[in-house]
Amino acid sequence: MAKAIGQFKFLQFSDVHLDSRLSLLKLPLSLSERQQRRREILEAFLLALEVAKLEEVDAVLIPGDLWHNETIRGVTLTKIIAACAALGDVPVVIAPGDRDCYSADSFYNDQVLQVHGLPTWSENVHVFKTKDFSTFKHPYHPEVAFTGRALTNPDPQPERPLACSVARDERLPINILLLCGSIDGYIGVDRESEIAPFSPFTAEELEEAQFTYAALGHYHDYTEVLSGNGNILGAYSGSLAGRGFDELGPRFALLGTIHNSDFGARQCTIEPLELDRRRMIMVSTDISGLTGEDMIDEITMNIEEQGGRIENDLVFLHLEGNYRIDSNPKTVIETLQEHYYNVAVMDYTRPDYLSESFDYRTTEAKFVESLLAMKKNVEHTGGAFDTNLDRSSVIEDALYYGLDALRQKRVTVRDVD
Ligand SMILES: [Mn+2]
Repeated sequence: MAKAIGQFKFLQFSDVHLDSRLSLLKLPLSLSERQQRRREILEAFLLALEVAKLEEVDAVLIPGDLWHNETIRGVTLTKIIAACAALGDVPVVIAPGDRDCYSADSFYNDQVLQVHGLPTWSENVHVFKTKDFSTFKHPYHPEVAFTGRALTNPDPQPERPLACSVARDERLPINILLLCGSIDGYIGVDRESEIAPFSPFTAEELEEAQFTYAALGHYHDYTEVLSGNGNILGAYSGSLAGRGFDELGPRFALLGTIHNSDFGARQCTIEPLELDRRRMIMVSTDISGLTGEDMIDEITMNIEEQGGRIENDLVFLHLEGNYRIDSNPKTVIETLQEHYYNVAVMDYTRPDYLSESFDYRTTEAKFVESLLAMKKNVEHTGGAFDTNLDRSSVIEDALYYGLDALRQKRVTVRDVD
């Protein structure tokens, strides 16, 4: 799309976490599948810079967590550095965050790269390297300046970066802030897992700081920050590509345009672009009373509702309920695994033995009766609630596994036990 005169276009993304360890807990995949995912995240980064070129943006903004200092590899750095250089004279503006903080041995430092025999950053890459904010002008857009700083260690930082006024170039009409920190009121799941806020600030503080636009990093869900009268003050692009089932649905880079509003003030519009080829989808389905075909339909519908796409996406499936004895969730799961790129399953289902009536003279009936009595007994005796709950679920397992043995002549052990 061609740019109108006086417009300033940028591409913003952050929280790529290149070469980070993908935890089995958040991404329950095999080692090779997680390695593959790591490569896909790098591909999303390289695609973002391709898009920047195609869209002829005037700057690329990266407000933090591009990689993990402890795990970033030389081959990845070489690709990052080459991709930035391929943008020619388009500035790539980087404000190091907590995971890629500008420490003494930072790979944002050319001397460190040289020591490791790696290529150095091209002229168009500008990395903020000090703890204090600094400002520099766009090399060929004299009306634009960037302000930012580096985090210099990975620990939570309680100081409020916008509590005092942040210097910008007041003579210029467009001032862009790059800021890595925790905005008050953010509602993503990563807020709950955060030990303490990193460089916290409020939307009001951001409005008072009077920047034209703030490219925000650190939090992983796309979030716009609006002024009192509804204009965009800034935005978190969120993570560029999901790294686990705590980063669900589409992930974005932001294509931003700063233009003159009707009142002469500068205004920013942003368009989220989904560049990652996969989405992480999480669904929970109760398969009680369904036959195989219906189970597949029900689960597929739930996945679709969450935005999951056949072939491409990674699904985390929580199955519960009592399935009909003539159907088997295991074959349903196998079919789903063929449909989607990957399906991780927590299978809490049980065969629906108890809806049948047993002839009271049979072994099954006596077995069911005595275990149900045991279970009831445990649940009604005093003692620690958790302990009783544990004992009750052990008895329930014994009941179902016993019935498996009596009815099917084989025991199906649940993945979750
Ligand atoms: Mn991050």
